[in-house]
Amino acid sequence: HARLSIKAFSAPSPSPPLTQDDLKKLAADKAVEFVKSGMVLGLGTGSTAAFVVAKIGELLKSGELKDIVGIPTSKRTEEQALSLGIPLSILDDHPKLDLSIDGADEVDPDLNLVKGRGGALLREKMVEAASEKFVVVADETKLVKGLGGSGLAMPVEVVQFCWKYNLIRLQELFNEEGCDAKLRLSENGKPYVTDNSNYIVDLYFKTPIKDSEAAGKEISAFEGVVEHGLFLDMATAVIIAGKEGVSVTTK
Ligand code: ABF
Repeated sequence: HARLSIKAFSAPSPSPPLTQDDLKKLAADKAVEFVKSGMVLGLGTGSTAAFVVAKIGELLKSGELKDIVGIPTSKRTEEQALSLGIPLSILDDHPKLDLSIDGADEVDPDLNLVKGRGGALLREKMVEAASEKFVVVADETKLVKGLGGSGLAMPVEVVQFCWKYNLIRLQELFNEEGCDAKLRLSENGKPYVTDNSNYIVDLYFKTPIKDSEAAGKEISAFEGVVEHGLFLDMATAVIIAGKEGVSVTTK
């Protein structure tokens, strides 16, 4: 893929250091440049995607953007978009989207992703798969050499009825990779329930997944698995904001 680096800002020496939120916002603002009036737009979930939604709301209000239809990837994003007056619809009414913009938990050098630590992986994957273009926004902390390499969760959404069966099978599948499978809990100690009324089993790898394509297929083949957080070969562009500037990598 082509690699295009754009220096979007320079930090004059006395200015305070950029926070992680500043970086997320820089990536978000860059991504919104891809949005044109009249588009059907997938609206991502998470704190970085929230900056994208906020900016789109701003541009609609000022009249710089017109006739946008948003398809939210979670109830949280739906609420944010509604509060900003962004017109919304559903995937069934717009099964083809022009563009989706969303965050990620991990981004590898081939633009493959881990997503879903925010719990919205299922709708994210459906909306983003239905989009002609899928632009990822992240700060540089999300870059990994191999997926699963951050030591943080790689989520698998499972139906409630057979969560333990799947937790055991997932644990066995990745035993050799030193993986821990855990049911995701909410703050109140009860199982976390997704927007689609499912549970999430989080996989914690000690080393990066050796063959993420094979891993994705094996996970999906389990009965009762609804979706997993490996988003392979889906992103058409990744925008990463770091202390040195903003880079745009396209496929
Ligand atoms: C969504 O939000 C998810 O796929 C990912 O889990 C999360 C990233 O959140 P943040 O931008 O807050 O780090 O994009």
